[in-house]
Amino acid sequence: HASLPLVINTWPFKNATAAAWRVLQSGGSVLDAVERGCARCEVEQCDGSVGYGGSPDESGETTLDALIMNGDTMEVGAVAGLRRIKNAIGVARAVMERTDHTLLVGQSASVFAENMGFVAEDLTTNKSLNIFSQWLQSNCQPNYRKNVFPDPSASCGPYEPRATLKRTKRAQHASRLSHDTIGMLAVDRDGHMAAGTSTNGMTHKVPGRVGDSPIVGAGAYADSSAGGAAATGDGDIMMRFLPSYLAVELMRAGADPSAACKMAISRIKRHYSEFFGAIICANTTGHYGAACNKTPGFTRFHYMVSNSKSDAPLLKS
Ligand code: SD4
Repeated sequence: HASLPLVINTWPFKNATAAAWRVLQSGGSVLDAVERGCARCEVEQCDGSVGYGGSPDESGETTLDALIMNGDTMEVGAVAGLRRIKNAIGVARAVMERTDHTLLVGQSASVFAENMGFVAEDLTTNKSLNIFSQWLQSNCQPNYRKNVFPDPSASCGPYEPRATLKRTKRAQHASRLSHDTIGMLAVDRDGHMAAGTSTNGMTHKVPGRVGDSPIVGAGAYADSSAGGAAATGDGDIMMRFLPSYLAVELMRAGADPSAACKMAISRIKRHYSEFFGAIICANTTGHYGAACNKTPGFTRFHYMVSNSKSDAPLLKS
């Protein structure tokens, strides 16, 4: 199925695919395509798990993680725990192109963003407030519940050792894994490649928690001389294995994209057989593949592809 250019992204976020595809068709760069595609999901609040108004943390606040990588130069820009700014992938790009740094976090990332002209806004919506208040009723200490939320200085701890958590708590933990991230790869006709991610992370996370999405080689990786990959799923587990980096290195060593994706997932499974996660892979000739483990709610892992073989984005699983 090799044909360039190529856009591929996690989950059935087809407007994001289409937005990125249009950029490539009109002669835009792969970085522009990835930024525009991921930004589309930030605006649409894809699945409630990208952009504002989703995945409130334990203090009720929505914060964003995003990353963008230039596979030609190996430059990366990323933000983690970004507060009060909706366009996380745009800020990530500004980190890449306007600083010597790779990753900015938290409130300081927001100050940087405001300096760069991004607008500060409340990321809370009625929906995220509802998710949060329902959860709050049966979680945390009673005196914590009396706080005025969102309150980033509030902590729901002290936390019990994980080993002693009751089954119900574990089940609750599993249920909040029904979240998605947009991870996207774009390759142009000449094999230039870029990768990106954007997410609001995991619902009821401990404030300050950073997932895999803004971590280079975990959430995404791109090297125009080997290939690219992007991951979605339980970031707390996945980031321990740098699956996107692993998949790209396997492609460099000769694995085809499907095999590389499968091997990256199996590496995690060796230690966490029940983890939820998926990865998409592509090489610079436009071959692509995907692999997953235990998607939530027994649904299949779906992803989108656009290449010169079809006019509209194709849903794959
Ligand atoms: C995270 N990996 O923050 C992200 C969320 C995700 O599918 O990908 N969900 O853990």
